[in-house]
Amino acid sequence: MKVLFINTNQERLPDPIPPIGVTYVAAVAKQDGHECKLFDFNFHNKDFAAALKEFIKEFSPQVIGLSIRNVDNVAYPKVVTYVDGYQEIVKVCREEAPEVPIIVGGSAFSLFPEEFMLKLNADYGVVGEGEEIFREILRSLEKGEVPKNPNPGLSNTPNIHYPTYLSRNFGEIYPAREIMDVSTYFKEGGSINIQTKRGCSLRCSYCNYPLLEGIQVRKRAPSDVVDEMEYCFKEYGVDYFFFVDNVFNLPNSHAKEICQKILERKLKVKWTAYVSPAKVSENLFATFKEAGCSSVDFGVDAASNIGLSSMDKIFTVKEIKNSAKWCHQYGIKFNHSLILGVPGETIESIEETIENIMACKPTSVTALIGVRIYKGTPIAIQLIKEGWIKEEQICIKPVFYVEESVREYLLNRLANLSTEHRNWIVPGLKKNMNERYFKRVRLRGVKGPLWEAFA
Ligand code: B12
Ligand code: SF4
Repeated sequence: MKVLFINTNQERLPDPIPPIGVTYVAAVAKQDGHECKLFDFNFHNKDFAAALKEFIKEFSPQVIGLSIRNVDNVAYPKVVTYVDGYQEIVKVCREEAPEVPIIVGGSAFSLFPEEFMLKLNADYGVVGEGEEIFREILRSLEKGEVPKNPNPGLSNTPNIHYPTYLSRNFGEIYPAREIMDVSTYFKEGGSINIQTKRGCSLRCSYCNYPLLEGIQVRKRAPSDVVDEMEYCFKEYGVDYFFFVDNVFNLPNSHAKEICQKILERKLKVKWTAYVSPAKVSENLFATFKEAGCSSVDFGVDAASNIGLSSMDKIFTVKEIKNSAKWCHQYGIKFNHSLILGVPGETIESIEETIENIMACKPTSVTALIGVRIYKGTPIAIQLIKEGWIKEEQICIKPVFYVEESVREYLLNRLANLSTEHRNWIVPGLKKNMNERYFKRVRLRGVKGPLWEAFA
């Protein structure tokens, strides 16, 4: 069958993100002999409707696979939501190809499947990992049969397909990057993304990653990961990678094995990743550096006892400080991602976090204000129990928990901090994130996350 994938993501901040999820799903479709093409909204900002119509006319797809990554930018108070744009895209598809079934998937869809189904009026929805379910849907459609829902009990809407099992063997699938414009993504986005495992077995209070990827960690063989890096290097000249695992070093041993493979192969590449300060050692950072680690993003969320315990983090301020020390020692740039205003936050705990983070001398800091609430997270369950919110209010329209007693203080404090320190990025206040400046930096050929440039 002819399958048209549409990457609906037009957000270019902090960078245009290569649609790795689509290329995973396309890889499986290609294995089954389907012809796959991608229409990428990242490269069609103007006149997108005309361009998409033209594309559909020329390709005449039999199936459309819509990938929806972001619901919003999670940036309180100046939050931006993207849903209207997705509705526009579906409208264009329906106008140009009214008979063609639309199958929708992606992280945004997976977080609010029922609501998205209503808004988009798609034919089928796929929650979570798309590879296996998409394959089954295509097989049924090809035979002219109605796709069977593998887990009907999980949904009130029969055409939303939940996984019965997660692709345990996803490690052997190589994303079909040939359907996307790798060179332009590398030039304009500064890195190419790659995944070394799926799942997270921790339960930080606000986090939806275990819901998206499952609680069982499924690791790829390090040789598969490095084969893929080597291929991207040889085929496209890509020498900077973004490991998109929710945490690259959980467990530390797997991250280390990947580094060892990079070293064995003498691959001259750089990389960045989300790294946890939990149970790290000096030796781990030494190995990271040797294997090309240019920077890490510590998703520490807080650096106060109240903040860390409110979010159920498994590390301590001491571990945060040690990891910062080792990054300095080995010349690894690092960002601290923070969430301030969590339940129980006080002015003192905000100041404690700021003081401890300042003491670490990070390359940059990204500070979010408040917690975006998602269904099924521990914080959502707690807030529903306390009567702060009703389940049905947790929806596409974002709701943020910001501890009321510190809200004003926090907004002012972060506004001032980010004015005084240009390496304090506050997306919710649009501070220190200028798209035009970022573009100019990329034009100079700078690779890696843009905050590295704050060094
Ligand atoms: C790594 C990451 C980043 C990195 C990306 C680096 C890079 N170069 O790739 C950085 C830090 C830059 C980033 C930025 C942002 N991110 Co981010 N990111 C992630 C993370 C951790 C992993 C994404 C990923 O690559 N996954 C691996 C791929 C393989 O999975 P996938 O894309 O989901 O695809 C699978 C399924 O979704 C499905 N699927 C996908 N498409 C399709 C299509 C069809 C037809 C089907 C059937 C199935 C299907 O199958 C795929 C394979 O199994 C996720 C959280 C998570 N664990 O998912 C957040 C996440 C996607 N990000 C999110 C957000 C909000 C953002 C930002 C807006 C934050 C900000 N304010 O800056 C920006 C937006 C950037 C942009 N231009 O779009 C949200 C989106 C949800 C929401 N609330 O809107 C998530 C879910 C995290 C969260 N907080 O909830 N992000
Ligand atoms: S914040 Fe990180 S460590 Fe915690 S549950 Fe989410 S992905 Fe896992």
